[in-house]
Amino acid sequence: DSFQFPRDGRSVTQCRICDTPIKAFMTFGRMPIANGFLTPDQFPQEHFFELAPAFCPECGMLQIVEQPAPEMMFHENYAFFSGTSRYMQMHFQRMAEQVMATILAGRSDPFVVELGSNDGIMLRNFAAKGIRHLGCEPSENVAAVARSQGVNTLCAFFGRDTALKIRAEHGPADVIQAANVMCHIPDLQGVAKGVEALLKPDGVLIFEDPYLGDVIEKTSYDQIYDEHVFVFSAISVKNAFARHGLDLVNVEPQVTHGGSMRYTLAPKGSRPVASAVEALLAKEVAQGLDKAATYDRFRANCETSKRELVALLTRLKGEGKRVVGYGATSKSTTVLNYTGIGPDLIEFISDTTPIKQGKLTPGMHIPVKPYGDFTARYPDYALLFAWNHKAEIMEKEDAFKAAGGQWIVYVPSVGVV
Ligand code: DWN
Repeated sequence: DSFQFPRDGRSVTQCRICDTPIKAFMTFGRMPIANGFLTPDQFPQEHFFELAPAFCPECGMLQIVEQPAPEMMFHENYAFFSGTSRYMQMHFQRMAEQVMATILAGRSDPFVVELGSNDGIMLRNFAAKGIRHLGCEPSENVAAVARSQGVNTLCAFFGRDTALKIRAEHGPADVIQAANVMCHIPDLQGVAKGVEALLKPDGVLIFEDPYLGDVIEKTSYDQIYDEHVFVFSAISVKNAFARHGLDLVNVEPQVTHGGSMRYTLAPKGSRPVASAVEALLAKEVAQGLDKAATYDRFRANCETSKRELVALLTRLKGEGKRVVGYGATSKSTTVLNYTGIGPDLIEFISDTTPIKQGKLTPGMHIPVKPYGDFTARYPDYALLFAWNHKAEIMEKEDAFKAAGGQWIVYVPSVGVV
């Protein structure tokens, strides 16, 4: 047993899906709450756990062994607002339009439910068309933003009880959606039971999350942090939901969040299975996502990435260069705490989210400053922690480049661009 830190009773020794014994294949070490931005007076109470991923050899689910209690991560001060990215707003608008044009077409008075609806970035598109909808969001502050924009929102964690309550009040759902949410929920079985209880026999569950194939291919290990208890593949999603009478009927790759997959599931036998499903399952076997050796290689790649990033920043510091972080992402918490990069190597991190500004990053305590601090005096280098928003960010940061600024990236490999 390689665990070095006190457990809080939420560690597992068996797969959360199929109960097969699992063991971590690596550790990222002592890790704080990824979105736990804090002030110095809160340092003594800062919570740490051990971030260690494991692969289930039976059902193929990649999961972290220990996850802090949900209430420690999702609460009235939750720091991530989905609406901060313009590209993501457009992505969810397109997704909503696709659902309206396909699944909802011709249905009378359909009802759409979204799990983890955050600030309403997706459901506002349904609300605007007068479609009956309900968001189910456990963090009160982001739920309040959604409500203020006319998005019906219930502040709750989703499971069978919540599903029955929603059904009793609103009737069954035609569509249940979730984006970047399902991989956050340790009791996936409870969610599946909730879906079973709420979905119409001809309804669908559609969700998308960062895709394991991309994480392995790009060594984007920063997708692994407390909130992301699972990293899904078609193999693991198919297995997990088959146990609850749901077929995986379609898969659609997405460019969002550095490579995501959209999964569509339907009650067993209710819909034909798209050929894309078999094709992706075969591709995953060819990539080795079902084999333990793949995760040993991934660990070695993470170690290389860590060594190279630390070496690069140390060299730049030696040369007297100013390095600033761009985007105080949840993902950056894994990178900073795994590599041990702190305020000695990164002056501050610029972020447009007001609730993060003026605080310090979890664990490594690098100051988070408003975007204006970045533009007021451009650094020599900006470390792109929000690499998944690269296209959007590059589009608006011409002036930084023109001033001689350079970007440091670490996905898919460490370098200066
Ligand atoms: O799964 C999750 C994803 C969807 O969102 C959650 N667990 C939490 C969160 O993860 P993240 O914090 O890694 O997400 P982002 O979208 O990569 O965060 C981007 C951060 O960068 C935000 O704090 C906003 C900031 N930002 C910025 O300062 N300037 C973003 C953009 C696009 C910008 O131009």
